[in-house]
Amino acid sequence: TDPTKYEFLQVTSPRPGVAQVTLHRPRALNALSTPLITELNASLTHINASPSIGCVVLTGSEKAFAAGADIKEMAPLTFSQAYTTSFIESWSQLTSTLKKPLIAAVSGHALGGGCELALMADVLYCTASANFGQPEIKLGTIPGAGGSQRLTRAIGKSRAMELILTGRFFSGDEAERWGVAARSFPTHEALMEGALATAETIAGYSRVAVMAAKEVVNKSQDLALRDGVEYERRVFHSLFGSHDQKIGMKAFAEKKNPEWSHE
Ligand code: CO8
Repeated sequence: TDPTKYEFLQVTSPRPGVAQVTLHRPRALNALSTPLITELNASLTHINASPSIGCVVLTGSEKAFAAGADIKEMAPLTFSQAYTTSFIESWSQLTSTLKKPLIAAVSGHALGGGCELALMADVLYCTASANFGQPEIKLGTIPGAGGSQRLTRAIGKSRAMELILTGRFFSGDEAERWGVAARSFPTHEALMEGALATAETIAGYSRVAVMAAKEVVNKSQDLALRDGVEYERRVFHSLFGSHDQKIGMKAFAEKKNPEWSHE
């Protein structure tokens, strides 16, 4: 991960096995322009293929995770331009290319597309004062990167409907209470420490098992319960073919720490 390669991102590896991707477009509060999303997709593709990385933390600044899609870029778009260029479709690469867990660490504004980006993460951590919202209705439009679907699954129809129809913001504290965020933290520093510590823990496990765990949990969002349980069992059975299952269970019996082969 070459930190000098990107214009709108900083990519570092602050802990063993952990990549940190920091959105860095400070003058526009990390508004998610197409060039920024292209860089984000490229960095995650690179991280996905990098054997030394087991978990990713995606963050912004203390002031803004991301204040939305780039309104100035979108303002003049016509229907045919949006349709024929599949505007926004490249965002879904984030959820399909990355097989390793992604933790979003959200401070400040996470609005519109920024909120949707955070909702795409596998684990969402935030500060208690983070400012989430889907304010698209105030701009004469609606969420376009999965907000109406993921937020509704996360917090239920009535709450999601209220937020999306009014554009009302909600705090990190509310996000935690409603189960959108796994945890909220009192400060930006505590948030980053918490996110990196969790990422390091995950990166310390078998890559094969971690990827399988992410895959089966995500299936629960798409499949009916019976199909999901069957899918999980098939993947569970397949892990008896991995070296790391043998390594992990042998180490338990011998009261040792497992040395993962990641195979
Ligand atoms: N797009 C482009 N520029 C932005 C955006 C944005 N979403 N948000 C902030 N900026 C820019 C401002 O224009 C300003 O630039 P300049 O200095 O050149 O005027 C700079 O960032 C700083 O912003 P403010 O001066 O407004 O900062 P404040 O601290 O006063 O306010 C707010 C912060 C409340 C976050 C305010 O900037 C704001 O309301 N921003 C817009 C929030 C919003 O409506 N987001 C939703 C956008 S729509 C969307 O995301 C649709 C998603 C559709 C699917 C995904 C498609 C990609």
